[in-house]
Amino acid sequence: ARTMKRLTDDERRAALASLHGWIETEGRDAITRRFAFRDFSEAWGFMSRVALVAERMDHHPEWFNVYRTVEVTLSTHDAGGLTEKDVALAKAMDAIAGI
Ligand code: H2B
Repeated sequence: ARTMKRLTDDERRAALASLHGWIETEGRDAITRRFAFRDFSEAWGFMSRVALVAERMDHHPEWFNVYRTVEVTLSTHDAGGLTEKDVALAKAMDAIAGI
């Protein structure tokens, strides 16, 4: 993780275009998306599946769950900003959410 390089402006533009609903986080080098599910069970199921992927990737989300919504922020702490690992995890989360 320590060798990860932060994305260039061009790379982050391309990355955001390839994702669904992710925006640049206000005030820091990260991306954020708010997922909304039908109910708490669906939200928690999503988080459970993502947790297994995150652990396998050794890359972990910052997230906040309220009832049926999950607000996610992705950033690579070891690199001090956005890297391809965040893009990979964002894509996995989009796929798991069924978008
Ligand atoms: N998750 C995220 N989001 N950023 C990191 O830099 C990071 C991580 N580093 N998960 C990993 C764990 C690192 O601490 C371990 C030691 O590989």
